Amino acid sequence: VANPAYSSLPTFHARLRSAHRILALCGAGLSAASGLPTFRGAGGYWRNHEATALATPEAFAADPGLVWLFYAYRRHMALKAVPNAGHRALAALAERAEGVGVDFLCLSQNVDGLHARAGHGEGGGLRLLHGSLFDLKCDSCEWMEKGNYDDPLCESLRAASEEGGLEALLDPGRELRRIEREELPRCPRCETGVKRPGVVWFGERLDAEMLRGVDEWIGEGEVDVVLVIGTSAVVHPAASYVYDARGPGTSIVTVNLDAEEPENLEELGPRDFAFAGDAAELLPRLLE
Ligand code: BJW
Repeated sequence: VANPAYSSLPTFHARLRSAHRILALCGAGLSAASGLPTFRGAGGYWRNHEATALATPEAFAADPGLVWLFYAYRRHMALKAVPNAGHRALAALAERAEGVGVDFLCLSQNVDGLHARAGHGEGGGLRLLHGSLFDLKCDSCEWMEKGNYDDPLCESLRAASEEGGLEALLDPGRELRRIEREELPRCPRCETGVKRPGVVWFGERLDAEMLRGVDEWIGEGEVDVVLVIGTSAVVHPAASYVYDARGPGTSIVTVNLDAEEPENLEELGPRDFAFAGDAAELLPRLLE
């Protein structure tokens, strides 16, 4: 291993305390301890559907009712979930960084709203790369609405989940009522499109202004520490930021259940760190 102290807490603490610029990239593993499933691996299925197969514009075009059932379920579960100690540790880091003039940018791929509910917002350098379950867009015009927490969103989704509530939608043994496009709420602006979740699906562009801001931030100077938290880091452009931010003096710090698997340790550079375990348990200790 290039860095024999790759999982030494005191060595990492010294590195973090001397850092002037810190970037974090978060993924679904951060919210796992809050009870929300990840995308890939065992938890990556909703009923008999692969979660990533439902997160596409093509899936929505083919069966918007089915995709909405998946997102109605996700909205419901995210509203019921509670931010964990990992979200809180990141919020506290943002606040501390601001106080001492350290630059901190936190890119999250999560759409569950838990960062904000832990007190971490845009002012604390949080950027939601893949949007939010609680924003709505039109599937054909530019209309959008921020912060809609209706649960469920509309009557047809309520009807589909009457028996046992939205949580029962996870059970593949329960037959789903088909929801036609006509039963979904119309766009109030163009009146021809229907409302869809305000998230970024595969093949869709991330918000251009946000991406410009991230590129500018990375270009402002060497990033001392990049925290890669609970993400498989396979989805682009999110994953590319780890490499974009890497300079000769950068430490990449992986916090993931599988961080210390031999194949992952092989990739570590001499300044890098790897901490294996639950992000909700590790982050409070790492970022204290
Ligand atoms: C724990 C834990 C615990 C578990 N503690 N850890 C370059 C190369 C190749 C492909 C592309 C490329 N550029 C673009 C692409 C295409 C595509 C892409 O990246 N494909 C790859 C999969 C190959 N990218 C896109 O399409 C993006 N758009 C784009 O590039 O547009 C450009 C363009 C468009 C049109 C014209 C021209 C240009 C958009 C990507 C959007 C991704 N959307 C989703 C759905 C969001 C909405 C929703 O939530 O439903 O985002 S997909 C899904 O994956 C979701 C996640 O945010 C994202 C990342 O997943 P994440 O968070 O990493 O979760 P997992 O499950 O993968 O990993 C969890 C990890 O946690 C694991 O490692 C566990 O070990 C760990 N873990 N418990 C700590 N307790």
